[in-house]
Amino acid sequence: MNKKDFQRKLKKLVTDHRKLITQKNVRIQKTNGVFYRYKFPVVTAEHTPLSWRYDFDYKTNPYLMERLGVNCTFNSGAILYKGKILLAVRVEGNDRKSFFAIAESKNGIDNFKFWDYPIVMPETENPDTNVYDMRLINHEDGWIYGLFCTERKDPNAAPSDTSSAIAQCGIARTKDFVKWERLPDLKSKSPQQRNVVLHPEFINGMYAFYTRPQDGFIEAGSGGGIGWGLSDSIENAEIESETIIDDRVYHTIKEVKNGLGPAPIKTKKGWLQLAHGVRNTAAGLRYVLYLFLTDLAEPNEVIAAPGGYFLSPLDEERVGDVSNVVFSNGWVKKDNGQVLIYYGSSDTRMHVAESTIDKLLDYVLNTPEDGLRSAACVEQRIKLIKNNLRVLKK
Ligand code: BGC
Ligand code: BMA
Repeated sequence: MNKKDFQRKLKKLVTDHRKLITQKNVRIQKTNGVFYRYKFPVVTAEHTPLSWRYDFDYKTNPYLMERLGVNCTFNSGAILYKGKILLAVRVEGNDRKSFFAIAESKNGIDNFKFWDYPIVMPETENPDTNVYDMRLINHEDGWIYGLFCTERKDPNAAPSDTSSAIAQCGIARTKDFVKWERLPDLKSKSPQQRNVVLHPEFINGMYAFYTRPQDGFIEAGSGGGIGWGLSDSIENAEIESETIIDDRVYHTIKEVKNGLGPAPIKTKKGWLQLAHGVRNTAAGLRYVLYLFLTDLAEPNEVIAAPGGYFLSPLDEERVGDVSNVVFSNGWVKKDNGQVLIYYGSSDTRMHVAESTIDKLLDYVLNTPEDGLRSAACVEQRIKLIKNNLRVLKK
């Protein structure tokens, strides 16, 4: 390519990129009454800056090739910060390694723009092979915490076993999302931890964690469920005893695995909790999102548990690197009561769904619990139908 062509192509890349990241999003009017979806994903691999992927120097990159591809952008933490929505996006390179990067938007619905550099996350003395799925927590101690999964190869794996891994909870804190202080990983009695979330308030002066203990990397084994544990310190976080507050249950949307999503939102009626539930199918694992409510004073007590899923993969959300997955580790409550729920689809891209605190509370408090048996579920539906037919006759 001659220099002129190079320049023309580069200019087009820049124009197209700007067009993509400034594209207005459109609310999809069709709704189940609980939330709205939006037409376009809010962040995709194509949204990452061109400077992260291309070498712009004609001398070293005469073909204007992508030098370091970005495979996907998904499972993002979210926070309202200085009036803006920040996502701590899980960016995955073509090399399968994930890292975190902040993408910022004024309205939280479109125009997400990445900061110039990804987050430089310090390592501990035991380097992470992969880090992912950060939860951002504005803690009452004054720090903003990022809790994430750190994955390392199992040191006891046989030489021929290149897959066995150990997942643990990494902890870091910041005030500005640029400089991060890495703290030691969470210690607990469970061999594996993923989906760990810090409760935003102290409980009896202690730090409170939602956990997800597992025996194996994929298999929950005798562990599993969403757990709860307290630690005196965050600088050396250690949970002595873990209790399960929301267990896995046979023939439900959370039969195989579940885990908390983002940190809960405080409401007048309790802590609103968003989680993911997993079941196995002939086509592999299916991940959906569900909601529940826990007690204000004792956030480890479930006080409302609507049956079934709240949001499941739909249309193009169903397809990606790991198909049939929706996963959320970030949501934001705005001052006007609006709630923006950020979710990744099929380990590939980020979406937003919009609701309000009032609607979500109505949903959690008035959706019947899972009947656990077909006959009981029919009974629930008959009750609804009977009442509706009565209302219609009036
Ligand atoms: C992947 C995660 C996934 C986990 C369990 C990890 O290696 O990075 O996205 O949740 O494996 O399948
Ligand atoms: C995991 C999660 C996510 C991912 C999902 C599906 O267990 O931690 O990172 O979205 O599996 O691959």
